[in-house]
Amino acid sequence: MTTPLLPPVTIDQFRDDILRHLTYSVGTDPEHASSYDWRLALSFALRDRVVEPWFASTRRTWTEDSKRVYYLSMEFLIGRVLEDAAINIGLRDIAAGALALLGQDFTTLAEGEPDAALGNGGLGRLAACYMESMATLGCPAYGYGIRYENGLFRQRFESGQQVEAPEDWLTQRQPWDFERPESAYTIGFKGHVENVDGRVRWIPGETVLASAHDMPVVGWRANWANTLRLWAARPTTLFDLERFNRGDYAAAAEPEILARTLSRVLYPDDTTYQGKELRLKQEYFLTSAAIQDILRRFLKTHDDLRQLPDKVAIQMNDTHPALAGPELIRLLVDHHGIAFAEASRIARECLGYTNHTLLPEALERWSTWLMGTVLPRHMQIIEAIDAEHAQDYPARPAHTAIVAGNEVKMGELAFITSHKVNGVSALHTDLVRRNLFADLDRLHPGRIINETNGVTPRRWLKLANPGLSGLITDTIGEGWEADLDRLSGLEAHVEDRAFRDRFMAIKRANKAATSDWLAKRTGVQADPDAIFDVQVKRIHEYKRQLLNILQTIAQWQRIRDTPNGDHVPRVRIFGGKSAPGYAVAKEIIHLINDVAATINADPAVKGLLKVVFPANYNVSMAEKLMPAADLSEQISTAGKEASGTGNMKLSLNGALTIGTLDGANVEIRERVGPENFFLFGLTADQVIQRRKDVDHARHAIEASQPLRDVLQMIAEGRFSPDQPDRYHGVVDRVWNHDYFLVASDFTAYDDAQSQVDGVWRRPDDWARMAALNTARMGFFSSDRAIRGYMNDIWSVESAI
Ligand code: 26W
Repeated sequence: MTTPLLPPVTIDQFRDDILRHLTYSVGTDPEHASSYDWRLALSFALRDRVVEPWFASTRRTWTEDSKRVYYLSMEFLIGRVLEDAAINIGLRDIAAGALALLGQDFTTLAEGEPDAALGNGGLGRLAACYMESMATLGCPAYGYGIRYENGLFRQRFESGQQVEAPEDWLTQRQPWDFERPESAYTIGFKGHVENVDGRVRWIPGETVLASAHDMPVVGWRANWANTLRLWAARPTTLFDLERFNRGDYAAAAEPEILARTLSRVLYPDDTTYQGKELRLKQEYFLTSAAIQDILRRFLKTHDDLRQLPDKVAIQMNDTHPALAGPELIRLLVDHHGIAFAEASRIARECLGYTNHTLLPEALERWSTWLMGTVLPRHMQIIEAIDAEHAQDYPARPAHTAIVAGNEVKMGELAFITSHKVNGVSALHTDLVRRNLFADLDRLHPGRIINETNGVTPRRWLKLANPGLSGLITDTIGEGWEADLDRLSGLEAHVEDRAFRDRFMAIKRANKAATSDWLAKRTGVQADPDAIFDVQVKRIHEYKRQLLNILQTIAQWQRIRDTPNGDHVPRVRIFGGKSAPGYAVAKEIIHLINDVAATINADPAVKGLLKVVFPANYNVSMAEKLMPAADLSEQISTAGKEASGTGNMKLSLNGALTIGTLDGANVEIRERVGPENFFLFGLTADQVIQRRKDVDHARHAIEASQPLRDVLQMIAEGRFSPDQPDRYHGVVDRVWNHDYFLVASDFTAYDDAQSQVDGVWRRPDDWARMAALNTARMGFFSSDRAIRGYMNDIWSVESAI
């Protein structure tokens, strides 16, 4: 590691920086400045200190002609930027001190920043953690994404039901956004393909401009900074003058409308793929802009495109940017005269593909008609890639084909155009090998590898949990932030009572703060001495929020049946959004809110049980909830959750996990030790077996009195007295269409929850287990994950 590039700064100097920006960048004075003005001034003052290492890193990459990584993702779920940047450049406390001199509070200002919510959930947040880790590790990299005008919708509840409102982060000034109107590329759609002198030419029927906006991403200690380049769509011509002159004013504005809609909204669905033309256009818009930018940058200092793989590694975050292969091949062949076979080789050596889901309904397939209409030249190239593969592997089974049954299968396309394909946890990779791409794996042994996900400890520990971070530094010294394996040094202190007491006192303080916040947000009083039991993630049947709420009802019934029993107090906290069109998930949200209302109003419960569901779960809310959790709910049907990353954030912050053997839970359990993890439920193989019994749900329900009672209560309208049949659909699905095996896992889950209560009654044991969770989570740093990508997939070296 080199020494930090940043010159030191004093509190007084930094105060002057803020004041200067307040005057000259924001255009106001301290007497009239609003919190928004102060936040902008603060952001600009911090930004100045990010720009220096940013330029230095860019210059180094050019002079050393380093290989660069290009991370292509339709989603970057960044969250707030200000405090993260302040922490990474080491100015968090100096900035807070400077603001105090000006009568301002750092935290208040930082919390005024809107979340950049350019993503749905896990995949998008992973991309953001990886950008931060690449910067921390000095891996020369660009992120490429779309600058959606409206990110993920805002969620609120009306009578317990989810209502969506547009999110509008761009209505405020974006201090971290550098517009680069000079970096713009034409993106074509539709039209036709011509053959001129043996060369193919695509004549698009529509065009838009992709215009770059750059955000610096600074790593820990500002040793390195990379660029997140987000593309905004602009019309190539403002107006169709001919139509305008003919008086057809609405049609004249069409080019502008196409451009605006292209980067207008993020698709709010992370589970069902819909085959919509606009989505395909967005995917191509991102991909084409990125590939054109990559080639332009390469050709500035090189002339032999055959050397591209020595200088360029392109990572596709799921199949959403899987047109990268066809687009790269198209530009090499049609624009640079390279033979198809050579172009195909170059593309494959550059490209890598990360798979994030096995759910069949989430695997992208485009109709050949749509692909052929929107991207006629790419359709030809896809067929050529497929034909080449069929020729190279004459024995390939038919279903390994990219084009089949009038559909283009994007998973097969991404696989065949990549030199490495990776899953995101050991179990998931195993299932990708055994099921999703079994035959392609046999044809290409070694191509599928595992890179278990990770999360950045700067945001998810240092920023989110300053109390615990302080204890860690006091105990093992500085430096763990960029070397998370050092957390294992805490293990030696777990038997030290004073250490454990401090560990739990910090947890208690975090819970008290979160309790205040929850009360303000929801009106529900959560007792900080109760177990904070947290399930936060997108609402989906496979994640089984339903299992959680059913068991909550069973526990409520037990408290009512035995009011003098020895019940452990709990707060069940839910957070998450449903896709707007996902009716079943919305019904589950409604049920949770109805159950919450009933239980929270029941005097018989005497505060032993609370259910709270703050609306609009996002990155900032996660930063509040992760440090306050005692129990982490990771209860998906085994084989369905590719990895999970919330599971890592929670465990890192000292929560114990109740979970199935799914995704990264498997590895978390191995690392923290099976005795520090509440395991339950069917394994992925048992899930398959269990479904062979067509009456699996009926059998499970008949074997469990508590489950029968719970379903009966819901069916009778106990939680919806104004509309007793409201949840007949839910109950019917558990009995008759329980694909995700809620009933079959209910008893095991209920038993595991009793074990949780048992350990909670022994506070010292709980404290040991919680502290060991933190101490043993070092592996799940995104730095480790990115090192894996650098070595196994990208073949890039750290520049620092
Ligand atoms: C085309 C619609 C669509 C959009 C997004 C389908 C699928 C997706 C994503 C692949 C869904 C996603 O976010 N997957 C999650 O990725 C995380 C990061 O690897 C994992 O931790 C989660 O387990 C996985 O669900």
